[in-house]
Amino acid sequence: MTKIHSSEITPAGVYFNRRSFMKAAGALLAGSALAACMPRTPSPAEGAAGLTPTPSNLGLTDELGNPATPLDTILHYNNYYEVTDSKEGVASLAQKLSTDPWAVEVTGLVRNPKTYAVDDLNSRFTPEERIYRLRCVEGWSMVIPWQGFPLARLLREAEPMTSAKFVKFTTLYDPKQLRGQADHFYSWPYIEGLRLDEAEHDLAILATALYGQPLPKQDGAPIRLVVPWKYGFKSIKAITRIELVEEQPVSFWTEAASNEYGFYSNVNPEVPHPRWSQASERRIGELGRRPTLKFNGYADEVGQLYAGMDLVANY
Ligand SMILES: Nc1nc2c(c(=O)[nH]1)N[C@H]1C(S)=C(S)[C@@H](COP(=O)(O)O)O[C@H]1N2
Ligand SMILES: [Mo]
Repeated sequence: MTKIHSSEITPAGVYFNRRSFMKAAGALLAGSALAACMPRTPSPAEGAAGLTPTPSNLGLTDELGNPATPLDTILHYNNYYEVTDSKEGVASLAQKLSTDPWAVEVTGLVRNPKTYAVDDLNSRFTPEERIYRLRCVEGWSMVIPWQGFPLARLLREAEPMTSAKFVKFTTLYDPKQLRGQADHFYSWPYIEGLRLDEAEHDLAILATALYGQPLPKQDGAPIRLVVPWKYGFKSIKAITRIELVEEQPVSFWTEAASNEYGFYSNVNPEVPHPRWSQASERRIGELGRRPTLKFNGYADEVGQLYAGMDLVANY
């Protein structure tokens, strides 16, 4: 297997050519304030006005033909509660976080528990390009060109035991660096979880780069989960621990407001948030709203995971 270090992941300048190559090779997948997340704030208003879309998306599109959100927008409109609850404030404040060196512990109900340096993960699991829609539960969305590897590949190496039913993810806990963690309104650290079969789905990736540059700190450096068919808060940033467990984990936002944020949190236009409709969304950089797609447009790929499940009860 070819070894690719994070520093060798496509520089932005040659990104388009590499993408053309990947496409030819068939590797491209065919496939405010916590307004929404935040129970303290009653309004889902997202306040993206003032962002100036730049044409710098290099002509990238997702598999539905939606243009990638410009890098500058992706870098300046973020949810990262450990850093600040100001979307526009994350970008500069996040730069203080020290992300090198960084280790990810893979533990729990696995035959091969192991702590990996992030650089090891990048050389072991060749990054792939994935241009995914990101739909925040607050009602806005973006299209982000990630580079990363399927979580399934790491799980395969860990060899989950038959007793393992869920995967629990944990963000770095360090209130000295992550000042938001001094806010005792929330239960830190940020936790997320997936059912094992969801975690093993090829669309679920661990991202270590976007737009061909090492993952920016505001987007969850050095490594974050991306689960494109679920609301954005499931895509946990700055992961330090991946634990295979028997019991369904209690996610950070479920702990904060269980009636508003369930474990599954699949994007679903038919199931409104208790305080607003989820039928439509605003693609950042566009005027007006567009309809929200079931499973965020990935129903053909992931619908089978939920066959026979009541998606209203299992919100
Ligand atoms: N650790 C952590 N992960 C997180 C969050 C957070 O506050 N802390 N916010 C989530 C939410 S609500 C969204 S919409 C996405 C935003 O990702 P982005 O800023 O890279 O666009 O990250 C998710 N992951
Ligand atoms: Mo979100």
